[in-house]
Amino acid sequence: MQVGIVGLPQSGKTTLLNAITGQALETGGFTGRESVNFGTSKVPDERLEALYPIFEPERRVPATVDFLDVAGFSKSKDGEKGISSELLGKMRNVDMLMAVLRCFQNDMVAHPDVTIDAKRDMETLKAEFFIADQDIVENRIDKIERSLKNKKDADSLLHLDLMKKCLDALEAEKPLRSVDFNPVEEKLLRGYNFLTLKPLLIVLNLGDKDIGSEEELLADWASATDAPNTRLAAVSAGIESEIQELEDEEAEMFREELGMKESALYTVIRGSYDLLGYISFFTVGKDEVRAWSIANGTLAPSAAGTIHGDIERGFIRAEVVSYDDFMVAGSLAECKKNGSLRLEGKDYLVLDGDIINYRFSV
Ligand SMILES: Nc1nc2c(ncn2[C@@H]2O[C@H](COP(=O)(O)OP(=O)(O)OP(=O)(O)O)[C@@H](O)[C@H]2O)c(=O)[nH]1
Ligand SMILES: [Mg+2]
Repeated sequence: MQVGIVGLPQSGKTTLLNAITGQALETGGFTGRESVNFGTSKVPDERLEALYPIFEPERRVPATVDFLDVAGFSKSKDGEKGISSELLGKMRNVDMLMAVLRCFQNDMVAHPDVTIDAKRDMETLKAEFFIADQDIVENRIDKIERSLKNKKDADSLLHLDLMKKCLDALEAEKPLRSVDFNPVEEKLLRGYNFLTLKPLLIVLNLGDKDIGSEEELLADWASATDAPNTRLAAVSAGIESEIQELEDEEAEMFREELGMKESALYTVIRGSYDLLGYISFFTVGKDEVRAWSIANGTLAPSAAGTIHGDIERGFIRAEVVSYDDFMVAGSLAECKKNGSLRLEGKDYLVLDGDIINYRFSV
């Protein structure tokens, strides 16, 4: 899973990346227009923590999420785009966008529009997303119309209709993620990298003073997030980037003292999994206990494919027990005895928390 972090300059994107990936990348001071940072977070999962002592494996491997943090967008003006085509290209492969909005007050950190107003900033970002997508759509319409002058083929006509449907939505300031597309259209759209089509997690980057009133602040944003494929979360990137240097226990104590409910990492990961409909299954053994992320609704063979293509191709059966049943039994041998370990075939839909052992032949 890859998440693209976007926002206005100085909204705290890189600070948040540092907080959730344990890095110390440089922050502040308006990074260059093309700058890009990467990072990987381990997905926190209490179930894994409970499985480790049972198997005492050589390797403990949590699921991971990759983050791509690009320079802040500026406003398009005088023919110059707020989002460069280079940055758009970098965003091509991300599964979802995370928009970091500045809510924190800090006189030492300049805001491109001077005052702190996260709702205004969200509108600024949205406007840039619309401009970027509209640009692609208009270019495409141009090209298709030119090619149709030479040859009228059904595929191009279908494509033209789809692009016009997109243009209508964008001109009405409706993000493509909230438009209904049929499966054929969805497939055609896949290659386009439309920003307004990607699922969106809006992250309010709160200041120290806002801690404790997260609920009210989030409630104030409720209407912004009743759109399809959109979620909302709140973090304090500044504080979190400082606490991430502490040991886990110390960090927890610190958060508790400040009245913070959970880590920014947890908030961001949960928001992302929820938005994308991702779940985790586990593989266990003496050599390795490991979590794997898949989309909810994935069949057993294709879930196996996330481990290795050979297991998917040579799939025979999956031995499955739910995490809860396993914890009651305490061992796989006991699960076999009490019947909670099931043999499932190729039509089995993997559930969150399944512990799976694949039988395959290559
Ligand atoms: N007080 C406070 N300051 C913060 C917070 N988050 C970020 N900052 C400060 O804001 C400045 C900008 O943070 P960055 O993380 O570099 O912002 P950015 O969005 O990556 O900026 P660009 O890469 O230039 O677009 C830095 O000086 C941070 O220390 C926060 O939650 N609270
Ligand atoms: Mg940055």
